[in-house]
This record gives sequence, structure tokens and C-alpha cells, in this order.
Amino acid sequence: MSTLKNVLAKKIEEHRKRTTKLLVESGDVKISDVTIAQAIGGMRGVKGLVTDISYLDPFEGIRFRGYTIQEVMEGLPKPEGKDYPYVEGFFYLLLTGDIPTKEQAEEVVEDMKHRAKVPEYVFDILRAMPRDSHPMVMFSAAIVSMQRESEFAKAYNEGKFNKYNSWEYMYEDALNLMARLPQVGAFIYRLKYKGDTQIDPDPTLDLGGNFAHMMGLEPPYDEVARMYFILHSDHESGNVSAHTTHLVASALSDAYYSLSAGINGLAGPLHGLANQEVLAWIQQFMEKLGGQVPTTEQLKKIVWDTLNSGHVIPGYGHAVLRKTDPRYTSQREYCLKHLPDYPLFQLVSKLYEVVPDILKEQGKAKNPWPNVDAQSGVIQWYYGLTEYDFYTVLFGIGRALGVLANITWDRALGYPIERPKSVTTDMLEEYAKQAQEAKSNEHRA
Ligand code: CMX
Repeated sequence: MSTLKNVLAKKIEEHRKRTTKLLVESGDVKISDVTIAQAIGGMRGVKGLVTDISYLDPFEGIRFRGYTIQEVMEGLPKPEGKDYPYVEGFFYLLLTGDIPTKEQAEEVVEDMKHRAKVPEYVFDILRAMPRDSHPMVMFSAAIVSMQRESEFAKAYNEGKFNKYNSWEYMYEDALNLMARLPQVGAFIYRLKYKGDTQIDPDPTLDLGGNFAHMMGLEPPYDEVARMYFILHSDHESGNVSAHTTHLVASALSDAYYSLSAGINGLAGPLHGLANQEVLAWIQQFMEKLGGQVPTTEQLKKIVWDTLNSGHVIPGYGHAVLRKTDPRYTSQREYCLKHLPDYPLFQLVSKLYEVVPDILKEQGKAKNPWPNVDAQSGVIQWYYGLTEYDFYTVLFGIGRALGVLANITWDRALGYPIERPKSVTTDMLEEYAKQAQEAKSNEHRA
């Protein structure tokens, strides 16, 4: 058994006791109430999910297994001479909660290399799709097409499967998928935008390095890939892609079905597609201005015009965060170091100066600050990846790290099929009436 699987097995053994104790001794302790506004309004703020992979504080931002982004980037082992850590070592952290040693991280690098072979039929399927299909359609289709490779589904069908060992099959699927996604992503990119001129994987490289290589992008794009995949990996369980993956897996669907479903959610413009929307929006108004960088006054007008036409400002706002997203800040720091004078970076920085005040003045968005998507396209564009409808695939490869770690733990802890209860509008009206009556009785008393 690999070190990672061994460590994970021990952690699971220990953790199961905590979950059982909570259920047996304190199962009826309340952690959340639900208002009518929350039931109608997308369950915002309702605590009804459990994950230990990451936690999102509205003001501090994301912590992965208790570590801030900076601690992750500084503390994890890195390939020789590189500034950003092995993605594989980060996956070790997400799964186990431990920062791996360099040896442990490199063991995962080697393990993933052995799992990285994408079946030929996936390429045939992708080539058979209309070339103008959105890259996220191709990505999702490629993932679900590999379902026949699922160890989890095989074990289930062969009756090997039980509540205690099912995580091991999910783990195998998670590692196999994670090892293959970079090639699937790079294949789609080169199929769609580079005339199907494919670049074979280089078995000497780690996941980030190999992705850059297969995309045909020179270093330091390998560093960008490592940073990008880590930053986009997880944002606790309630976001659409993580929640969907978890929900589908709760029906004992395997990792292929579950991840493909999560990727479909990521493809929505209010979620992961926002990174593409930011660039599309910028390109649109730059075209209107004849390529001239807008003045602050012009930018303010563009932002107001966008809002007044009923559109959201892509890359701004968040359902949980109430400050600038530290994933935005982390990418901004990269830009300040590597491309401070790049006009697109300066434009995005100018937007940062203008948009929050306007959103505050408009008074609708609860969070006027930028999220991860406001900054991410700039770096991609700088390194030559200008086909912005591909950006959400990059997000998807990263997001897979978090959601696959989550569903492995879901099986380890035996979480049941997810099935919240719904009510009708009549029932809500009845609750409202009863609350009003109770209030008037209180006044009278
Ligand atoms: N521009 C304009 N209006 C915005 C806004 C923005 N960036 N963000 C929120 N609002 C509006 C909402 O549309 C909503 O308007 P209505 O009352 O008319 O419906 C109002 O402000 C209240 O929304 P909220 O409670 O602040 O935000 P939600 O939790 O409902 O939605 C999000 C969060 C991210 C969908 C929203 O901020 C948004 O649409 N942002 C732009 C798209 C984006 O960047 N998405 C990526 C998020 C990160 C990710 O998942 O990748």
C-alpha cells in the first residue's frame, strides 16, 4: 500500500470514531435554523454540510485543512528550482490533513504517473464532437465517458463493496481521474484551438509541469498551472461544483458520474464560467474603445452601464466571502512580481479601484469585492492562453482535487444519500401567518 493510502486509512479509522460519537451522543444538538428567506434564497448560510478538507471564513477566506494559501504555498514540497508546490503533494494534504515530506509528495507524483494513461476511446469521443462545442461540454463528456474504468462501480457490481471499504475504491478512482485530467484538458485545448496537433505527455514531469508541456506552453507556465490548480481546488462544500459532486456521489454514483456532474455546475456563469466572462466583458468594452485603455471615468461609466443593463459585474461578489478573495490577492501578488506593467493587469487593477465603490453605491451586492475569477484570466492571457472559453476547464482540473478528496471522505465516513426536505408555498404562507399571529398576540399581552 502506498504511504498516502496507508496514512489515509489510519486517519479514517480515527475519524470514524469522532463521527460516530457525535451522532450517538449529540445527534440532536442544533447547528442551524432555516428562515423563509433562506429556503427561497438558495439556502444561503444554512449549515447542513460537513467537510474537513477546507473551510471558508467570510472575512479571512479559504483555509485548506487549516492552512492559509500562503502557508500551503510555503509549506508544501516543491519540484527542484520551482516556487510553487507539487499539486500531487497538495492532494496528499487535502486527503490526509498532513503536509507531506518531499519523499511522500514525490511518491504520489510517481503513483499518478502510473495512473495517467487516458484511454484512446476518450480521444475518439472528443474528436467526434462538434469542434465548436464548449470546452466544458467536452471536458464533462470526457470524464463521464471514462466511467467504464471505475474501480468503485466494478467493486459494487462484483459485490465486493461495503460501507467500510467503499472509500478505497473511491480513492482509486480519485487518483486515476486526477492523474488523467491534465491530459484530457490539454487534449481538448489543442484539439479545439491548435488544429488537433497533440503533444505527448512527458513522463519525467510532475502534474503541473506535464500539463504546461502538453498545452505547448513554455515555463514558467508550469508554475502558473501549479498555482492555479491549488488555488481553485476547494472552497468548502456548499458551492455548486463541490455540492453537486457530493450530492451525486451520495447516491453511490462513482467518481466519474459525480465529477462530471460537478463540472456541469462549474460551467455556469455565476460560478466557474465567471473567469471566462471577465475576459469576454473586458474584450467587449476594449473593442468599443478601439483598443484604448479606458480612463477611470470611462471605466466607471462602463461598470454603471453594465449594471443598468441588468448584468452582473463578473468576478465580483460572493455568496460567503465579505472581503477581497485571498485567491484573487494571491494571483495579484504573482502579477505584481512577474507582470507589473502588463496593460491587462493594470486594467484589472483599475477595475479593483472602481468596481467595489460602485457596487456599494448600487447597494445590492452583499459583497462588493473581487473573487478568484476577476484576476485569473490576466495571467493566462499573458502566457499566451488567450482562448478564454477554455479558462473554466483550468478551474475544473483544479476543482477536481477538492471534490475528489471530499467524496473519498464521504464514503470513508459513510455519509448517507443526501435528501433535504422541501415545503410548498402554501406551507410557507401558513408559517408566515402563524408567525404574524404569534407576534400580534405578544403585543396584546
Ligand atoms: N454585480 C452586480 N450585481 C451583483 C453582483 C455583481 N458582481 N453580485 C451580486 N449582485 C446582486 C445579485 O445579482 C443580487 O441581485 P438581485 O437582488 O437583483 O437578485 C444581489 O446583488 C444580492 O446578491 P448577493 O446576495 O450579494 O450574492 P449571491 O450570494 O446571490 O450571489 C454571486 C453570489 C457570486 C453569484 C454574485 O455575486 C454574482 O453574480 N457575481 C458575479 C459572477 C461571479 O463573479 N461569479 C463567480 C463567483 C466565484 C465562483 O464561484 O467562481
